[in-house]
Amino acid sequence: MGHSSLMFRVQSGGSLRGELRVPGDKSISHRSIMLGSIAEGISEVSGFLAAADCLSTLTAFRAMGVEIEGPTDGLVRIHGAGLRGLRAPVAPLDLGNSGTSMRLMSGLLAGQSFDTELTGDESLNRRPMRRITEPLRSMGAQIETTAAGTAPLKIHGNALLRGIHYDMPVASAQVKSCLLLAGLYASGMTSVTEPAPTRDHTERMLTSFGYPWQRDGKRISVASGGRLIATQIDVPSDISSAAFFLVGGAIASNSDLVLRHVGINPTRTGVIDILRQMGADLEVRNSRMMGGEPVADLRIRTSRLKGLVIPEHLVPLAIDEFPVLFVAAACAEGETVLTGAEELRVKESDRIQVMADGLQHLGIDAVPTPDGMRISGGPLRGGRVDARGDHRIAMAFAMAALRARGAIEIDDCRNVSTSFPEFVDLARAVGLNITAIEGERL
Ligand code: SPQ
Repeated sequence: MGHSSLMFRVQSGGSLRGELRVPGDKSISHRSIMLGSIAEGISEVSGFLAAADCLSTLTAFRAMGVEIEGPTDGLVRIHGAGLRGLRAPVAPLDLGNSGTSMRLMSGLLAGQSFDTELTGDESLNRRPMRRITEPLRSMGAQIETTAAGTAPLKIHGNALLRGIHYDMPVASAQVKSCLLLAGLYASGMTSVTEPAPTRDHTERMLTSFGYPWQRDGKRISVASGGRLIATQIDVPSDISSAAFFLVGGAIASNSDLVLRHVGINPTRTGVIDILRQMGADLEVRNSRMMGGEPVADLRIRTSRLKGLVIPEHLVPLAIDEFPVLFVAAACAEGETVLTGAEELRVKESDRIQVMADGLQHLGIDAVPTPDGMRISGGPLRGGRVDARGDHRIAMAFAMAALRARGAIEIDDCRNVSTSFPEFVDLARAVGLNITAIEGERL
């Protein structure tokens, strides 16, 4: 049996102009389903990202007996089952390509009274899971990985969880969130210390659901015994999706683009800081608060970018934007150096290697290092590159065509639907000359 492949063909040149609202934030959408499902009462979510990853989370909670209406035009109604109201699913939960679903749900499911098995696609079943299973086991969870420390994960119910303090070796919002969710079911206090700030959507959303937690410097703590009360959640546009257009607008000639209603949570705005430090003409307008998360409109205009030694403290704050930031670096004058980003090697693909391969193929001097990349800006040729099934790499190379001397063809783009199903249509609407081409592969 074959599965169909999807290729992008992007003609070179063009400008990005106009106004655009990119879809809802993926991280916040996942969390809205998880917390809404274990809350008491009906939660209403607007702006929900109806992309494959978040639908994997939604489907998994439905399989555990939670009634969820939608998504219809971004609206979802979750009939919360309460902290103890989930039911045993009849089959393993397939989380597709979604690392966030698997890592956060592992924490939540470790405290249930029933067994679960979590699996995913080829990419997800290769990603490291010991980073969560080790601390969960020290809380008393019974959870098994493959010998390689990967999914499928088998989680045994009725484990008695106890709170621990965990000093996280990597700056990971998924590990932090996993342990905080397990902490809702553990005796006493569960706390984590993060080596550097990571996205705090779980903490903010716990507050929205009326669940107390504390932060003391780098330490975040939660105790069991509380309840989550249903609430309304407005999901802002995803800055990680906006990032493709920020870079596209900066590198394309004669561009002027406004991205509306983008989430600018300070734990996510590394891409804005990095682009500005590279010389981008990027304005943040109408900053406002929407349901516990800051949002703004972003205006980007054609900019002369210069290379940058990226400050390491910005790495976790821009972790998902590096594929497209590498494209910005390829279009900048001089050298850009990224260090401290070894985490990029264990995402949906090895984002350092796959981006370096593609950029080299397009004529750029890109040198991968164990924890980052050195890129010298220069002329981009057209050519054919491989996204290796990684959504963010596919969209990053699509933007590179704005500055390339010939068309860019990108293989293996199907997974763009995991985070940004409307990408091709929205990108075309503001001026990218992109076509999606269906194919068949054995
Ligand atoms: O869900 P998944 O596949 O892990 O998604 C990615 C992405 O690029 O879309 C990472 F590959 O985003 C992660 C992000 O890198 C989403 C996330 C979250 O919602 O908590 C946190 C980050 O991962 P990590 O490993 O740094 O905690």
